[in-house]
Amino acid sequence: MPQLVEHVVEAFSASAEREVIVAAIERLIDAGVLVDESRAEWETAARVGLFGAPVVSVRSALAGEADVIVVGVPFDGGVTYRPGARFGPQGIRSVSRSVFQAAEPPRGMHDPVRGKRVMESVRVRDVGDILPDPGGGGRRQLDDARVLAGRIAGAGKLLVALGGDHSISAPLIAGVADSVGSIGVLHFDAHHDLSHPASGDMKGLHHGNFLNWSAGDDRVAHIVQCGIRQLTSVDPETLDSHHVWPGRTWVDAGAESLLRTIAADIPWYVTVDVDVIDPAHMPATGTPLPGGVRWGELIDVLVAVLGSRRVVGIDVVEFLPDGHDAPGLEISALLVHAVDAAMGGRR
Ligand SMILES: [Mn+2]
Repeated sequence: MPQLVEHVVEAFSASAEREVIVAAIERLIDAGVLVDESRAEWETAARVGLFGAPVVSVRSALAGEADVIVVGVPFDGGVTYRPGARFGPQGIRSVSRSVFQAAEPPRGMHDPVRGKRVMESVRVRDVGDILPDPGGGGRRQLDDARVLAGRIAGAGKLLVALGGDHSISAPLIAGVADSVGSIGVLHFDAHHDLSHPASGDMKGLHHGNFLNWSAGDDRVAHIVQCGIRQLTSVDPETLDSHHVWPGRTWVDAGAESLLRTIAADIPWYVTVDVDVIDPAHMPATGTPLPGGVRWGELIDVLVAVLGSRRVVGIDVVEFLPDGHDAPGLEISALLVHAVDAAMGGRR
């Protein structure tokens, strides 16, 4: 079975030598002496891509056919309450074509509300899911997510990750930073997901503390949180380079005020926990909290913000399909408009 170079090397080498060996193997791949087939098996994990986009190997997606690369991370080993987010990627993909159909060559679709074609000339490719590792506790799945996020961002493509619980954002953000260096993290959530900054090994990572590793990562220059409304027993720490818009303040203040807290000189990673939405509108999530905003309000803010910043990655997490189509359709709509805006902001 194809394996990641990193995992093969791990099996027979001391850690100090690994980087040297990995670098040598990557040079041989670049020179065409070795062929990188490491993720060919992922193709089987999704038969239909997001919006009906072609499902292709990572190698072909990275080789230049894509502007946007979609990957599913069906991981929910980090939940503290109700599991089921592992079914999120397929739950989104299966209904997404009701909202938008990707065509080849891409021509976008007319949006009568925004009065424009969305996703015009945006080439979307789906590389399927990063498969779970039975018995491995998800460690390998999260390591693979980091490596892949780095390669996608390094190739200059927009990463779109379908969760999965919120744990997945920690390796995805780290992977993007591995490639692009200094970034900001824009975080939509009912929960702060931050207890204290952490670095290095992601031991103890779960869906309620993923932001610890971003806060402790020197390459994460700014963190902006929107929607936080969870009650906490300990008063939250305020970190420099960290801005919190609690409750619905980020909607009420307007995009212009929000944008003043989102630096224009660095690329941004955007992570959307669907529980930022009012559970009356979004019950299909693991830890719902009363309050929150409506879908349209979130999408309008994403369109305004992502269209005027350089965005390198977007994830949507904590969706637990519940047998109803509506939540997956709302997430699909969010992704169409957010990706369309982000591609505009990158031009
Ligand atoms: Mn969260």
